[in-house]
Amino acid sequence: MRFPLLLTLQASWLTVCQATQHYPTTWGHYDLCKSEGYTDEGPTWYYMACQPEAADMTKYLKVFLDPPNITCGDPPETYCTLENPYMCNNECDSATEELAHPPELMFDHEGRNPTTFWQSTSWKKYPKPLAVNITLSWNKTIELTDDIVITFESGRPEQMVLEKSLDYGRSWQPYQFYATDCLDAFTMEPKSVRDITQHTLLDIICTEEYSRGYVWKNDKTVRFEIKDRFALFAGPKLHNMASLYGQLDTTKNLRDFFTITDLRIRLLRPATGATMVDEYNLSRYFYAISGIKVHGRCKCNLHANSCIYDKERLTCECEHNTTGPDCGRCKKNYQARAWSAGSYLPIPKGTANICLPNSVGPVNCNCNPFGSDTDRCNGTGYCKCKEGATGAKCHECLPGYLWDNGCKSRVCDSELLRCQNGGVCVNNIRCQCPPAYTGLLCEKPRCENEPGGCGGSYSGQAYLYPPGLILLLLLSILGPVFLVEIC
Ligand SMILES: *[C@@H]1O[C@H](CO)[C@@H](O)[C@H](O)[C@H]1NC(C)=O
Ligand SMILES: *[C@@H]1O[C@H](CO)[C@@H](O)[C@H](O)[C@H]1NC(C)=O
Ligand SMILES: *[C@@H]1O[C@H](CO)[C@@H](O)[C@H](O)[C@H]1NC(C)=O
Ligand SMILES: *[C@@H]1O[C@H](CO)[C@@H](O)[C@H](O)[C@H]1NC(C)=O
Ligand SMILES: *[C@@H]1O[C@H](CO)[C@@H](O)[C@H](O)[C@H]1NC(C)=O
Ligand SMILES: CC(=O)N[C@H]1CO[C@H](CO)[C@@H](O)[C@@H]1O
Ligand SMILES: [Ca+2]
Repeated sequence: MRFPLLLTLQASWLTVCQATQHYPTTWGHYDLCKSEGYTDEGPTWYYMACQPEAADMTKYLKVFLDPPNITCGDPPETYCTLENPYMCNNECDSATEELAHPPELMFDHEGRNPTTFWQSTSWKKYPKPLAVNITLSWNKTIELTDDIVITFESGRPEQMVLEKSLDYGRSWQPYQFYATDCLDAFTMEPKSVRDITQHTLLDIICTEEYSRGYVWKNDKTVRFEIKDRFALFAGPKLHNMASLYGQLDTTKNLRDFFTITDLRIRLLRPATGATMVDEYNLSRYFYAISGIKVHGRCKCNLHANSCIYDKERLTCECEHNTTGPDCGRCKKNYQARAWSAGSYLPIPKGTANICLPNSVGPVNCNCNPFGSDTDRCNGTGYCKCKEGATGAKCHECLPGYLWDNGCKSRVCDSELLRCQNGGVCVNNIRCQCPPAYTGLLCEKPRCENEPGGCGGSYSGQAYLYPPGLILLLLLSILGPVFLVEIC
């Protein structure tokens, strides 16, 4: 299998850009990553950073259930519906094809009627929890490009956790919590994706949006909202993907947030409909999933156009003299320069960061124009970085700095540099302090600065921004304009 060239997401901003873009006829190694398009003047090539097209990733996964014997049908069982305990015509028998509900039915092509679904045994051992882990493994790093959607056929679970792994299942982190009552289930305040901002994007939330309303049979899906999170950077219709790619390029945490090797759906409590579980008829309670959607692309570090599936394994088809499943290192004898991931910047053609043969001397290449002092690198391929920038190409930011056409120092954030005494962090560049406090992080009671000290009569004056902060504020407002202008 080979993914075609054009990238779904990039295409959405290319269409915005194409009217005014003009490309040089050749770009050396950038020629690799291009796709044909059409303008009023005829066919033309669009150049871009190298990455495989986004695709339906459920075709390439392995699924594991825990406990392994939790699928219904052995021995055969008859189920009642959640809504009506007298309607008991759902029969599960793993030995009969028409009555079996194996895990594969979560990933088959839907569109058939009735739908096909995996089903668990019923909650026979109540009050012991009916807990099931569904683990999806790719054995390959994947970058998510669209919402994860799970469709339940017999009520959505009352408690569930979506977890992810970035290291092939060795360690797991929660991605999102789902419950009818977040406080009760996980002692977390209920939130929705609409509460998330650019600055809290990495926060893990518990949502009640997808657990209520079992009676409304159309509400069958549970989502992990990727696109709403992208929209925080790319705008509501994802028109400004350039802005998103710029951020992904320079903020490793953000890039990693959307990257997985495995997903785990932890089903903790099935739909029960009523407030009380009907202990005398537990055949009403079980999990049934008809579909799981995971859309993404192979992570190839911007060193491949395509990803192949061969012998049950996904592998990037590495260019730029790189190798490894994710093109994560230079080929043997191509280590004249330290390996580095390709870059989306400058938008749109990106920077290839090719590996160089050992025999050939260093070249000028492609220092990041915003992060480095000059466009030339030194004898071993390092660029001279401006303050706050790092990496061979000066395209990454040191801790404490944020990418904004170069690395701008970060005054505050929601992690280590929290504003104190109730101050609010604005765009990571200043704390907006309550009237009684001042200082970079609102750490100083204002009265300390006043004649007479605290207890004096001058407290509560209006707060004036130091001129430097105003400049920084302006810079951060002007920042995104560049990315729009470039189109
Ligand atoms: C699954 O297997 C375990 C251990 O063999 C057993 O204790 C349990 O009852 C089985 N569960 C079902 C639903 O068959
Ligand atoms: C559940 O209730 C229905 C209707 O009363 C009955 O037909 C069915 O046998 C019951 N199931 C169990 C396991 O008691
Ligand atoms: C599911 O996974 C969690 C950790 O992610 C583990 O604690 C639990 O034992 C697993 N199995 C079940 C049946 O929940
Ligand atoms: C995972 O992929 C690596 C190569 O990338 C391979 O060596 C390994 O056998 C694979 N593991 C499984 C469980 O398929
Ligand atoms: C190039 O810069 C790197 C990092 O500053 C340094 O380690 C290396 O020695 C330099 N090489 C030359 C030839 O100046
Ligand atoms: C051996 C090898 O793959 N060489 C390639 C190194 O990269 C340049 C530019 O991408 C190619 O032209 C070479 O073929
Ligand atoms: Ca199905």
